[in-house]
Formats: sequence, C-alpha cells, structure tokens
Amino acid sequence: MSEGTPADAPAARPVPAEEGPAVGVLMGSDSDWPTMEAATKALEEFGVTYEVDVVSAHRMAREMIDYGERAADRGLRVLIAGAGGAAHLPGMLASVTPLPVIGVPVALKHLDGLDSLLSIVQMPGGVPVATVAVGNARNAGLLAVRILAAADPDLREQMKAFQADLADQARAKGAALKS
Ligand code: RP5
Repeated sequence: MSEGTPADAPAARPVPAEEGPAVGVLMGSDSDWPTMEAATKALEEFGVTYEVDVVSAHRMAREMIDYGERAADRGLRVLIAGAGGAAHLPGMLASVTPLPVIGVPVALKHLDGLDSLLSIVQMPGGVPVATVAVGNARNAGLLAVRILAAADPDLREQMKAFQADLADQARAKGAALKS
C-alpha cells in the first residue's frame, strides 16, 4: 500500500515483485474510505491486486496529476476514484491517463450525493468516466474486475461463476416468497 493510505485500510494482497497492483483505488479524502472500502473488498473476492491512496484533486492537485500521468507506466490497468461534493478527482485523473477510470460519487452531509454524482458523470466528450451509483463502490470494484477479465480467461470464469451465484440467490429469494 502506498503512503497516505487510510490507517484502517486493509493490506493490499501481496503482489509478485515483478508485477505491481492492477487497480488503483483513489479517493479525495480519508473521509471517503468508509464508502470506498467496498471496492477493495470486491477486488479481493476475485484476487485482484490493488493499491489505495488519497490524492485530493483540490488539496494536492500536482500529486494527483502526477499519479494519473504515471499510473499506466507503473503497470496499473484500471483506476477507481471516489470523491464527494465538487468531485473532480475521477474526471481529472481521466484527463491525464489513458487507463479506464471508474468514478464513485460519495455522498456528503448535504444533497445526498447528487452533487457528487453530477460532478463525476457530466464529463465532456472525449474524456469518459464510468460512473457508478452514489456510494456504490462495490460495483466499481466489480466493474474493474470485468474490465480486467476481458483479457483474462480465468478471471472471466470467476465472474461467470459470481453471476451464476447471484442468479441462484435471486431464485432462492423468489422461491422463499412463494413457499
Ligand atoms: C472531497 O471533499 C473528498 O472526496 C471528500 O468526499 C470531501 C470532503 O473531504 P473532507 O473535508 O472530509 O476531507 O474532495
């Protein structure tokens, strides 16, 4: 895990020395961690390596740009970025990296996250951010897994098994209602 990781963040899975983490999980503040942790849990379920860091778009803009510019060369393949309020982190990262960026709108005290959602989703043409629902960092983790699975047959099989399990759970709930 890199410097600046929230104190109670789980340790990232150990990775082979020659290969760095596949996913960068970034957030604008450590106050986003209770929301963003779900992304890391999803990645762990699939054995996907990740690193976690705080790179505030407004409070540490130069470091944020540096992170985004170096991410692909460092071997990262997907970035997940969560922020709340004037949530510029995902979009600014997308402006300086060729990697896919998944944005997580974090709900703050006011406006229920609508401000965060609109800040992240309303990107100009040419600079996409794949935006998940307000607070749904788990889906961001699962989407990152799907992106990686496009070029990884084993991971794709894991995702198919996960989806089959979801269907089983839904069927079981329907059956329970009928009984
Ligand atoms: C955003 O401001 C962060 O992503 C966070 O959601 C919000 C509030 O940050 P703190 O004041 O809690 O550090 O940039």
